[in-house]
This record gives sequence, C-alpha cells and structure tokens, in this order.
Amino acid sequence: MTATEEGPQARGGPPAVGAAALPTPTRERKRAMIKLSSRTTLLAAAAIAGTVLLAGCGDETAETSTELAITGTDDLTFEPDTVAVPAGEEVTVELTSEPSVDHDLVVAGAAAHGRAGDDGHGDDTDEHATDSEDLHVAHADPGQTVTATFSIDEPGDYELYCSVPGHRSAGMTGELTVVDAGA
Ligand SMILES: [Cu+2]
Repeated sequence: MTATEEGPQARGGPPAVGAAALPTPTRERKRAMIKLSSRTTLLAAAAIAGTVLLAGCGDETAETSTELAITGTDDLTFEPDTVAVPAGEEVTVELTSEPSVDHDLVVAGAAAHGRAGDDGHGDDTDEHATDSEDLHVAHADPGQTVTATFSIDEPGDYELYCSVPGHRSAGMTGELTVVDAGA
C-alpha cells in the first residue's frame, strides 16, 4: 500500500500545490481580465454615449462667446439659431443677410436689461418697428454683413427674432442665453 500511500503523496502532494495554487490564480486573473475588459467596454460604450449625448446637446446649448456670427438666410431662419453670451460683457455680432432678403437681429424683452451700439446699417434709422421693450441689435441689407455690438446684464433666456415684416411670424426666431459670468 505504499503505492497508494505514495500515490496521493507523490501525485496529490506536489501537484496539489501546482493544481490548486497555480491554475486558480491564473483562472482568477483571467476572470479579472474579462471583468476588466468588460468594464473597459462599458466605459468605452459610456464614453461613446456621452459623446453622442454631448453632440446632441451641442445643438441646443451653445458655447458662451463675446463674438457671434449669425446669418439670416433666404429661408427666413437664423444660422445658428441658438447662441449664448456672458452677462454684462460687450458682445460683437456679425450679422450677414443672404442675397435675397434683408434681416435684422432683435432681442425680445432685453431693452431694459442691456444696450446696443450702432446696428451697423450705416443710416441709423431703424427701418422696422420693434417693441420698445426689445433690443434692436443689428440690421443687414440683402447680401450685406454688418458688425454691431450689444450687451445684456440680466442672465436668462431671451428670444431672438427678425423684425422685418413677416419674418418673425414665419419662424425667424432663435434663442439667446445670457449666462451669469460668475456661475
Ligand atoms: Cu429676417
């Protein structure tokens, strides 16, 4: 019975160390690697989802800037139609009208909260009647690009619109977010 006794000792003894101690860490490492890689995959997926979400949000929340370039299109839209500026800072806006129609840029309800410089139009007469509560910023003839300035002190969301007759009702509006610089 030495064989049977030696057997387990010779085979079971040392191999037991090898079989129990070696494969187990390897298996665990493998499992850990699988866990890690699946976590990496999850993270990658989350990152992609985040990018997609951010990209999706990008259309709605504009980056704050003191330099805006807005085009009034022949289709009676603003491009971009969503912009953001810091509160209380002078903003320079380049307004371009596409070749067929003239456009202007008015910030609804902002007259009491801000001021606008020359509208860039050359002659200083506002051609289109705007509500006195609204801030007339810029006016560009067809095919013209004008540079104007304005600033708004009160943070909030303001509606942009074009006051050329018929344009606002045709949907020529946008959104201006005035962001508290301290926030
Ligand atoms: Cu217009």
